[in-house]
Amino acid sequence: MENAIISALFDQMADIMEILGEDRFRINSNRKVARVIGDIPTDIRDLLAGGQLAKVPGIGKSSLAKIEEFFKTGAITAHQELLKKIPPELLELLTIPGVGPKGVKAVYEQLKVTSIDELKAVIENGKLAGLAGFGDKKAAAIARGIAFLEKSTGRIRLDLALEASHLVLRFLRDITGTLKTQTAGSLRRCAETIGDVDILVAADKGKDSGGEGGQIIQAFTSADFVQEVLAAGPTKGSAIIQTPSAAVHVDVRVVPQESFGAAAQYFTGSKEHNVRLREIAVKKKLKLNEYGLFKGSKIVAGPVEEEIYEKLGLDYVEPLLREDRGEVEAAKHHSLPEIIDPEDIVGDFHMHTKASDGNCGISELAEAAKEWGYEYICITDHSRSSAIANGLSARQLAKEIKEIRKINEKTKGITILAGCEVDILADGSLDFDDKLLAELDFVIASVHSGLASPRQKVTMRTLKAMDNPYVTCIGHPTGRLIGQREAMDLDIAAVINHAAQTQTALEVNANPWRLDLKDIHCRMAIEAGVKLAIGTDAHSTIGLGLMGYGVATAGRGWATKSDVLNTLSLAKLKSWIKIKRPR
Ligand code: DGT
Ligand code: CA
Ligand code: CA
Ligand code: ZN
Repeated sequence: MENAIISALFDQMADIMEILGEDRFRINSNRKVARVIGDIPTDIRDLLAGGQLAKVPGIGKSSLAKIEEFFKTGAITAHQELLKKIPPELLELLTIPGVGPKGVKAVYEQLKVTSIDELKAVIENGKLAGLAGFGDKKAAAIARGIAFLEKSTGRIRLDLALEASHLVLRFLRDITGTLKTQTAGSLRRCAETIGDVDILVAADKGKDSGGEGGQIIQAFTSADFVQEVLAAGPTKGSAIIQTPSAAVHVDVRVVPQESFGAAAQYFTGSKEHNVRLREIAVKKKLKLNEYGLFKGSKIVAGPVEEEIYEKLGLDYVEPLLREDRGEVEAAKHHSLPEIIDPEDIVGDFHMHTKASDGNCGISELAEAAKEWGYEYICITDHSRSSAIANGLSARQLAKEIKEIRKINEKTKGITILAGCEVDILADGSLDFDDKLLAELDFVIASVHSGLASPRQKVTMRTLKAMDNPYVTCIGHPTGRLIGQREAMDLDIAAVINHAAQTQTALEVNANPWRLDLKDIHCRMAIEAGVKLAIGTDAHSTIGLGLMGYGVATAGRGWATKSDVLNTLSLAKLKSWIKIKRPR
């Protein structure tokens, strides 16, 4: 629906008028229209057609005409006229955290600033700080806002978003008026990158009817961790918060208790998933929005999220699956997968000790893994060609195997398997010979060099590695580093096909920098009958805690317990590994 676009157009008209110093009354009326439309939960195209839009308070005759014009022509003439009156880059200044129309008006009129670059220049030469109403502190805040804007790709890693959400949730839970909290949006769906963190708060409106929402938002936006407030209203606050690791955009919404489930559903998204649900609601002559599921004006479901699905005739869809990838159909036909749960994991296949580039010893890792309730772990230090990672020579590995066996004898409550993360060399051969590999319980083969080679080459290397009978698993198959390095140009379909043929597992590297295989590739692998091996690639005991990211990624790929190797008991795992090996 176009509500958001039209709302944004009215907001932009107000922005431009404010920058130009036009009539206050007209500016405010455009802002009001923007807000009213933004708050309407149903498609305003329908409201307009049905004649109800004219009756909505705040939308006058001239605004109504503009909305009609938009639906007819796709544009609003008054908006286009306003755009012509300012330099085209000027509106970009409004995207800087902490800069509003008033600030833009001031720098445009008094310092002739028309772009972010020119704004940077007047910050540097001190002119901005000298401007009335600015000063050193505000100029520095704007400089930080620009720096944030420039370094952000807009999206951040899952672990950084999670850290931010924990900070905000802890804060919100201690505020009076908060009844419940819930993470929503892409973070709740565990998407591989996060645009912004969405958090819902259920508040008891009580006697002062709605006053509490404003207080909660007020408290949030004035919290110590807030770097810049982007918006603060009676029910929604947006801010850039500073965590120990990153600056993160967080949206907090306060919703009444009776709509909490509906809001959780709506704001968890994805947008595409929600569109599918609304179609089903319409077919059932129901209306679905963030306030509830309605039959006429009667609420059918609202406080509890599960009931929204139930009343739509659907099985409950786990947030991880809400991407409009067939889950709504499956929910209708009771054929949703029972996706893997972190509790199903009984071992970790991928970790490094201080013998290569890790920080801990074998026993330390084993003791920490016991805390996770694991049945087994596998030590997989690097091989000699990974020189940067202090890879082991053949002799060193042989020695490590002996040491692992010895420590395993002494260790109670967990089995320590001997493994290796062996480099796949340029020609697809492996860094160690088969005789040594045969000594190992579990072999991960990974590409660590030449990732930028052409598709045919990187694919050939990977396929050839799988032909080795001792290779249990391909490590981080595409080699991507989120936000830092592109994946190899791998023919993923060919890799999956060959993995199925050779009984080779594919890793789901759980490190949030990698998440490799990614969700959709996990799904392709599962459909081809390939097993997934989830490994943390831990370089310390803390790293073992990354498992959840891998499990979520596999779950987003519709993986069930039986698709994942490290849900198998040790005995079953050993027999699975044997299938591929010569007798
Ligand atoms: P992100 O932040 O880009 O990683 O992705 P999301 O999914 O968190 O998106 P966001 O933060 O823009 O909105 C949160 C959820 O709110 C989104 O997943 C679905 C819901 N939502 C937001 N705007 C709309 C809309 O215009 N239509 C519908 N159906 N749902 C929306
Ligand atoms: Ca979001
Ligand atoms: Ca958001
Ligand atoms: Zn590794």
